[in-house]
Amino acid sequence: MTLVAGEVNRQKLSASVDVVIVGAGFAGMYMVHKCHELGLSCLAIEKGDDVGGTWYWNRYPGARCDVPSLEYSYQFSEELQREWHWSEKYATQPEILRYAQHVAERFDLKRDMVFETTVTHAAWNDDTSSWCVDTDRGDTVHAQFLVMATGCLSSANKPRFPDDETFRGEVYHTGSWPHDGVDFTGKRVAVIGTGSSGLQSIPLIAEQASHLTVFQRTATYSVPANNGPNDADYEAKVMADIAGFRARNSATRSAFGGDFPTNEVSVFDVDDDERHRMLEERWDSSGLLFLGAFNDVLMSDTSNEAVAEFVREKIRGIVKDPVVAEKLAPRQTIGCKRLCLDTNYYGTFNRDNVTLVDISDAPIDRLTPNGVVTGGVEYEVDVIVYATGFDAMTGSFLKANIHGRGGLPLTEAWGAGPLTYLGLNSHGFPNMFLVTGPGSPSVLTNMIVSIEQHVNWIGECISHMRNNGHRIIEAQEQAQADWVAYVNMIAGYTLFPTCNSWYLGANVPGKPRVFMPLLGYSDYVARCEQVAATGYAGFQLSA
Ligand code: NA7
Repeated sequence: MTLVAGEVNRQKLSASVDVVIVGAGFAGMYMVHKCHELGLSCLAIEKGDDVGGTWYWNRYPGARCDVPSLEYSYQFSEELQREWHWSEKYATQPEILRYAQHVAERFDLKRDMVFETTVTHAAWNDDTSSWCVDTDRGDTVHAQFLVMATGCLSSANKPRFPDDETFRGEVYHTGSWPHDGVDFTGKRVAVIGTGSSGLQSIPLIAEQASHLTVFQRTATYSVPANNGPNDADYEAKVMADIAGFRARNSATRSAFGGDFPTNEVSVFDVDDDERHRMLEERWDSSGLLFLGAFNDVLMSDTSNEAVAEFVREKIRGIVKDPVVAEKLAPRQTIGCKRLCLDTNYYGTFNRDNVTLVDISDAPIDRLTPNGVVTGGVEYEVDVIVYATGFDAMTGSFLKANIHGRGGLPLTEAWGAGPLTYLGLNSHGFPNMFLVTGPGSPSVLTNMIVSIEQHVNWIGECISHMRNNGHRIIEAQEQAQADWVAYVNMIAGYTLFPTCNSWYLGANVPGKPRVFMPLLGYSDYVARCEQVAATGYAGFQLSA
């Protein structure tokens, strides 16, 4: 961002715009572009000093996307798709951030963004039918629409441990990593957490640190990324029919992997040898689509266990110390927590300078000035890395201090769990749109595809309102209640609710246990289109 543009944009903070957008990650960026297309005045307010969202904050070693890069990109511009080339099958964080910066420049998005500014309060005013948004810089901006583009995984979950303030070493969280990087050379490092961020960073930290101690509360299923340079022939084939490629991906349940659909066969429809062959095939080449080897992995306990055991066997084959291998072998339902992709994660535990500490039975007791205590043992370290994830899906909405009709706080409206209609709006909060909100497929999909689908829907909705003299849109309470019940009913058909995942809010103490994302992207899109086509059924539109 140039300073000049920043100063010009600051003036808009005391003005009025059609749309205030909170966040300048991939959702906020595309929302700004959509406003430009529709001739709406807008302003995106971003805490960081540049665009990129998730890819701005998560700069830890090894951070990369685990959706193939040819799919993890915008599709709204044919030219953009053709001119950008990804270097690897799974893009690194720096490359994705460069892509975000390129998009912002190419489409002149920064002219309607302010950076290093945090929304501290947003309140709906019934008299003026508009939102009043305050920032930490003392600005107030008024807008007809409030678009929350704050991201599903942007509010860090940093657990407190007794005496944690006494620790004298360096402390980092993977979700807000220093821009200059961290040099672990010669240091004793602790990593707490073994989700995606832990799995991606642990192998690289181990290469630098004098010693790495990994504190594992729940062992994680991971499949090999088999990453490498992007195959030019494959890219050319994709580009020869990019529209078809995108359409095939969008027709799937998770909005990616259209060329590697789930095999329409159950785990026990095939014999042991064939099952093994099919799993090996996916293990070697499919990334997250490993679970698509069979169609009932997340539907049947016994099918799930067969696939889980295959992965445990792989871990036993990789990790030389059988005691460590058993600790690393997960016991919960596979796929119930987010499956991970790794590059040499399990193999890292064969290194002499890496220790695994299983804290499933004996949690971290406390920190001391010198390290971490668990099970009566003090592990002395110079650095602690919290790879402890996020207050997912609701954290960033609730932090924004949003008040709807009659001053209703969003924290109160969602006190027993998030309530939305289509994941796009919440009753009591007129003209507030959530991009990839709870109740939409969001985190169970290729996020960029879901973001574009939501922003397109919001843009069409605003156009419809303008063309038909409507000023206010709000989810009807009954439609919302039915929707929340539907989201839970769909999840209830599967094994997803059976473990303590962040999809359920189970990683954050005290958070209501509610399954937040909706399973099934393509059906969801059809539903959104139907709602729009029927005059926004389930929403109250008024002048
Ligand atoms: P995750 O997947 O939520 O992983 C967080 C890890 O931190 C996980 O292993 C947690 O164990 C662990 N954790 C959390 N709180 C504690 C405490 N109090 N003590 C010990 N260990 C703890 O976050 P990531 O950042 O790795 O990934 C988030 C998403 O980003 C990922 O799913 C992708 O979609 C991209 P637990 O499993 O809760 O027992």
